[in-house]
This record gives sequence, C-alpha cells and structure tokens, in this order.
Amino acid sequence: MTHISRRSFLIGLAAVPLAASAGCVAAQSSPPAPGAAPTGKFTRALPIPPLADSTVDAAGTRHFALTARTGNSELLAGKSTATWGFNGSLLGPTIRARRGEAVAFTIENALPEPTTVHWHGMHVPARYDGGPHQAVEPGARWEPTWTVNQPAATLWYHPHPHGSTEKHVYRGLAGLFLVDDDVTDGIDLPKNYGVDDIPLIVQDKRFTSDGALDESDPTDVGLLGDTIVTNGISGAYLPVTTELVRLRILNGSGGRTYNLAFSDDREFRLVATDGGLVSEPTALRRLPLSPGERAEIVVAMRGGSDVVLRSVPADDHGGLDRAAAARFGFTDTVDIVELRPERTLGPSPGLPSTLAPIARLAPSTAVTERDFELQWFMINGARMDMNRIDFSPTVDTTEIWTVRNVDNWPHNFHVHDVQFLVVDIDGSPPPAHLSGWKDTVYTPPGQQIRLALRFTEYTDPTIPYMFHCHLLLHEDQGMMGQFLVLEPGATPRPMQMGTSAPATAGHGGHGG
Ligand SMILES: [Cu+2]
Repeated sequence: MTHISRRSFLIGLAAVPLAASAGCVAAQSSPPAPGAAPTGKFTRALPIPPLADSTVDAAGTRHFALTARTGNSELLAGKSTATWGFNGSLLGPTIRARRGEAVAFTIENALPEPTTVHWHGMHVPARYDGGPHQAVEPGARWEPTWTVNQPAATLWYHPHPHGSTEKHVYRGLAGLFLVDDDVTDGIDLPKNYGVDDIPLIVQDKRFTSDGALDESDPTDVGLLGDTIVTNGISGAYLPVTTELVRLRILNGSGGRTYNLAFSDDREFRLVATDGGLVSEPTALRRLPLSPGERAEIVVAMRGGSDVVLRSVPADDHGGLDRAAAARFGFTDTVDIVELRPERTLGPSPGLPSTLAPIARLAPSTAVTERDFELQWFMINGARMDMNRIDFSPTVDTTEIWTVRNVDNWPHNFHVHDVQFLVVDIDGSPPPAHLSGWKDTVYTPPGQQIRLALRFTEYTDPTIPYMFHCHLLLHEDQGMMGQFLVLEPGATPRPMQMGTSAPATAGHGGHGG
C-alpha cells in the first residue's frame, strides 16, 4: 500500500495560487437599464438539462437508460472542450420519479475506463447504491432497481469509482434526480420545470490555452477552477418571466465551497435542503454550499431589473485561517448566473408560511453513538480500504454521530443511504440552513457537529454503504469508510476485493 506522508504530500504539491483569475472575479457592475442589450459578460442563455425519457412497464416500474460517454462541449463560448456526459457530451438528463414509484435503470459504460453511478441522497439498497463496489467496466451494463421511498427532494447522480471520482465528475458526469411527492405537490411553490423551477448545477473549471479541461495542479482541496460553469456553460443568463423563481442549486464542484448571495444583496427564501423541504421558508442573504450539497431557494424578481447569483467571500473564511481561506477559494467572488426578468412578470403564488414539518430524531432515543475525526485524507486515522468494514448499524435504530474536523483543511461529511439531521454544532442548535434533512454537511476546522441518523428498510451483510468527505480529491485519496446495515443480531459477511490500496492516481511518487 502506497503511503504518503502529509509533509511529503504538501511538498509534492506546491501551493497553487488560485490566481483566481482576475478575469473571473466579478466586478461590482451596476445592473443594466431595463431592456438594455446584454453587456458582454453573460452571453448565453442557461441550458436546462432535459428531463430523462422513461417508460413504464405493465408492473408500473419506470425505466430509464443512462450511457456514460465521451464527447465535446462548448463550456466556453466558441471553444470545443473534450468532456464526458450521460446520454450526451456533458452532464446528464434530469431524472424525475415519484415517491412510491419503482424505478429501474439500464446503465451502460461507453467510457474508456470503469465508472459507477451513485444516487447521491437516495435511500437505496446497498447493492444498487453505485459506490466503488458497483464498478461498471467499459462496454458493460448495470441494472439497479428500487422503489423510491423518501420525501420530495433535489438529489443527484454522479460517478463514484474507487480513486477516480474527482476526474469523472470534473469531466462532466453529473445529473439531477428530482423526487416528487404529494406533500410538495400540494404546496404553493414555483414548480414549472425550466420556467420558474430552475435547476442549477454549479461547477468550477480551469482550461488550458487550447480550451481543454486542465486537470493539473490540484490544491489540497482538489481542482479549483477559475471559471464557473452553470448547467455546463460559462457566462449563463436566465430569462425570467415570473415574479418568483425557485432555484434548485447543486454544488457539483469537487473542491470549491460557494457562499451564495445576490449581487444587490437581496433576501431570498430557503425552502429545501439536501433531503427535502424545510419546516418553513427561511429568509437569508447568504447561503454556504459545500461540494455535493443542494439547496432550493425562492427569490422574488422585479420586472426589468437584472440580478446576479454569485458566490461571495465567506464572512468567517469557512473557519479557516486567512491564508488557507484564500488558497482554497473561500475569499473568491465568482458569478454563477444572471437572472434577467422581463419588464412585466407573470404572477406567482405567494409562499406559504409553513412547508413540511421535520420529524425530529430525539438524541435520547439513540442506541449507538459513534465518533469521527476528520484529518488530512483520513477518518479516525485510517484511509479507505475496500476490505475493511468500519462498523455496522442495526436497521431501525437511531444513532448519534459526532463528527470533528481536527484538521486545518476544510472537509465535509457525506453519508450514503440516509438523510440525517444536525443535532447541534459545538453544543448549539444548527442555523436555519442546516435545520432540515441533510446528507452532506460542511465541517469547518475546529468544529464538532452531532448528527442523528436512522437507517431503515434495507439491510445487507455483505455489501457496504460509504461515508466520506465529499471534497472529491479527499475521497479519492482515501477519506472514506464503509458500513453495513444489519438485521438485529446478524453477522457481517463482508465481500473481499482484490485490492486494499487507496488509489493515488495523480498523486503518486511522493512516498514518504
Ligand atoms: Cu476532506
């Protein structure tokens, strides 16, 4: 097993100045006069990922097909870039299914290397989770199927191959998975997909001089790009026709954390987090979103008055010291999309004062407590081993997990199969944006975050689920572990793989 000491790793990766790119740091431009011609920076209409085609069989199962393939895309206007996508050259169609519906997928791999498709945020049997144990070889096919059984939410799908997740996502493999249910259908929220209910897949890229994706010089949090691409293009604007717009925002970056805000500092309402609706619309002016997290917000528009959704420097530097905050992108200002409303906007229903009650998981009912220390590429001092099961929760019991970032790097924490609740942060109740269902949570240096989780329905003594840092370089470098969900009293029978070494592609040669 290759061992890389932290010191040699740091020496091996000379600090990359996020010369962020003077050209991409947003200037405080005054909004153009209503009806004015587009002014240079936002030059292309935001593409809306198409809804995935599906067919329903006699038994009521909804079938989808996804093929991971190579292609070329116009991430930058007028330039062709080699990219990867599902059913196309870049990103993937938006999967949509209802709670209670059985879904079945035919996944085909037309890439030159193995990949997987992981259903991020989905409650799904471990064998269909799409983690590193479900590799799909080039030319092979994988057919997961399950019944959707969780509240309406904005989930997503992306590759999770052992040691290569960052590059597969960076090259373009990602798509949204929207779950619908009767509760959300019955609430007055903008819900006309692509019109007033807008998906935003936010990613950062860096390009070589000839327009290729630059995969060199990762920082300690991975590939930080100086160009924001939203739904696959840079410089996107969104024509708006309604008074309210719902934005379903995915941080699809591997290493960059965004601190969302509008250019005129207007308020917006948070209506959903990773796992679905929050209990009531929450007024915010800033919303941090670390890699893998989603948020749904509703923002009021004024006819003819353009406004830019952007990421602004984090007030607290993400809990990092100033130098680290700058090195890891926390002090950058980057534009995501310009919202360009018509002069006269169609009416939107007013937001209700309450959305969906959050059923608390009382910590006092927890039967098991576990501790997780995040540091460097390790959780509890260990790096990922495909042959090591770290622990095995019992189905239908509540657990409390205490996650501490004891590092001076940013990390976050993602758990497969389940949506959890943040119990407290350093002993205090979580802020509004962390009060709903979550599957990924940012864990700043020095903080202690307690999570309440309850694994239900699916057990498997052989095939594990993952928990990991969703900064994808960290995940690839081994900041991940595995657990089995078991029936009471069941004995684990973990599968054994041929390899136990964490992949070090791109970071080899620094052996200490
Ligand atoms: Cu990390």
